[in-house]
Amino acid sequence: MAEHASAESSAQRRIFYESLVQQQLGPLWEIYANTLTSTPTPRDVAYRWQWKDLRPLLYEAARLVGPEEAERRVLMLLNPGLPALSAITQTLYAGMQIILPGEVARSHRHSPNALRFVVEGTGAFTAVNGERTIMHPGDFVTTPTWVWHDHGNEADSPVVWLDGLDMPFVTAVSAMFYQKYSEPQQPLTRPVGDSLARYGRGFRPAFESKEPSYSPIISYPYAAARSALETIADTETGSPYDGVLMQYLNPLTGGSVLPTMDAFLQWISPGRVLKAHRHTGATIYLGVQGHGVIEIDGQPYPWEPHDVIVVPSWSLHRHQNTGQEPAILFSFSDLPIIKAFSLYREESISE
Ligand code: GTQ
Repeated sequence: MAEHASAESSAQRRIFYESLVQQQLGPLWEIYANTLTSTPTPRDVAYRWQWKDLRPLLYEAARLVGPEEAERRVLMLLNPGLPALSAITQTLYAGMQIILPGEVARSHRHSPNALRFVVEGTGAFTAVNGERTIMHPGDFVTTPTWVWHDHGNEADSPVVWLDGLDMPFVTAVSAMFYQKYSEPQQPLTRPVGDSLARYGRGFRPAFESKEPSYSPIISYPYAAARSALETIADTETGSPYDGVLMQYLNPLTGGSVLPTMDAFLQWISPGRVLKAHRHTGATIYLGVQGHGVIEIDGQPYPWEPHDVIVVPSWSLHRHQNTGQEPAILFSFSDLPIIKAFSLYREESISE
């Protein structure tokens, strides 16, 4: 009998394993197969938050909790697979924020990047680097890393938007920084519409030379984006997996809108059933208009406007328009992180 199988050796092994623990050491062979898996095994799971359930709780939060107490009045969308994290995926965070007429969400800055997609209400503003942008339903607003930002509502109805941040990623790489501004609101140094005029019209200031890692455009208004999609969808079927999927861009680089997050607006024509595929990178979808289903690893997740659905990395997913109208989805993902480190893979399943 080989020595390693004898009773004596099993006693020796027990002592050996105990001394490893005491020395902060561990045997790789015990975790190898569970760690170097043949394909990704995300801890986050597919999940859907329905607007009909979320909305009353958000308005209840607005009744019970003031903006001073909350700093940001947000209900976080918590992935059931990540009980220890404030996260929707292992890299991303999402929440629904509500701001009532007359309220101010004080100015601060942080190393996480943030994006917003307006869900309902008109007339709140986000101020970024001295410029206000007025928010309308469907507008896509960026708050890049370390820029001062505050929100306010000088209109007469509550305004709600979806927040997306890369906080779990920033925490995982221990790069979190946060600062309060000295005043509740930052001073305004640029007119409303300044960033769109400079960078959002197909030209750029020739007197500036900058190539930031994030888009200098603060707001991508819905009206223009939707009408672009409609024009394109007239003659274009787009991707077999995503239909007419348009990516919000950093116009100065042609790259992703934020260094860690990509964002998209997507048009699926009535009657269209797209093909299933999977890829690395997690995606968070928000229904904007129409009705559809995302099938994730064989499970159907029907969606209506303002429902949120998370598709984990490497989950097989397929889109379908189940209504009479175009189905429009907003989405954001961690693809820039995945691609920066050459970890992108994609696969379609032939039927
Ligand atoms: O609006 O600045 O959902 O700092 C989480 C953290 C929103 C914000 C969130 C934030 C914000």
